[in-house]
Amino acid sequence: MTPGTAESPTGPLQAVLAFGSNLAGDLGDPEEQIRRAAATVAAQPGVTVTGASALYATAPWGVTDQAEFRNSVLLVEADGRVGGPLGLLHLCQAREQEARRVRDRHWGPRTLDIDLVSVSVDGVPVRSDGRWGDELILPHPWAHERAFVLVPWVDADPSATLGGVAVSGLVADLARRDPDALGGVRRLPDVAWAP
Ligand code: PH2
Ligand code: MG
Ligand code: MG
Repeated sequence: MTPGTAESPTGPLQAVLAFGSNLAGDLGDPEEQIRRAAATVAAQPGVTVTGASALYATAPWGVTDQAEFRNSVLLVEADGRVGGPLGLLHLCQAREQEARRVRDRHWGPRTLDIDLVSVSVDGVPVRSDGRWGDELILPHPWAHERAFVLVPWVDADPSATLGGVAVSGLVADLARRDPDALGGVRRLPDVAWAP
């Protein structure tokens, strides 16, 4: 067997998955769609859930004339059966298809979005460096700007880092730059969603 490298990891990988929804669909309301998708991801052979945030209600970011979102973060470990970062991405995209996601407006309303925010192998972050083109950019290019990703991520993993910087510090930076950034992010501790 050939040992894996940072370029083509073959060992178990640790991934941060960010779920979002602000549109009801055939499978239910935003919370239910996130709950079902997370359960299906967790049930895949080779996937182990290692942590989860609470569910959050978040003001729409980027395109603001749309409904409030539900967002959450799931931490998973994925072994070789999942097929590396791209295999994990495809597994998440299949859940978006099940929720009949329609892509008609950039950053617009969606039944289900699952973003691969960060992937590490043996604790070392994977940088895509263009190897998957636009299909998968790691770490996620917008994560550091998005309270709806960073706040749940710190909730799931208080010691998380992104690009060598503490995610909790990125949240503080965001709040310094934009005093309203955290105002629209509300923890919903009573909503059960994680597998
Ligand atoms: N996703 C977007 C654009 N804006 N805003 C919130 N609050 N939550 C999201 O998940 C979200 C967004 C594009 O992926
Ligand atoms: Mg996405
Ligand atoms: Mg997204």
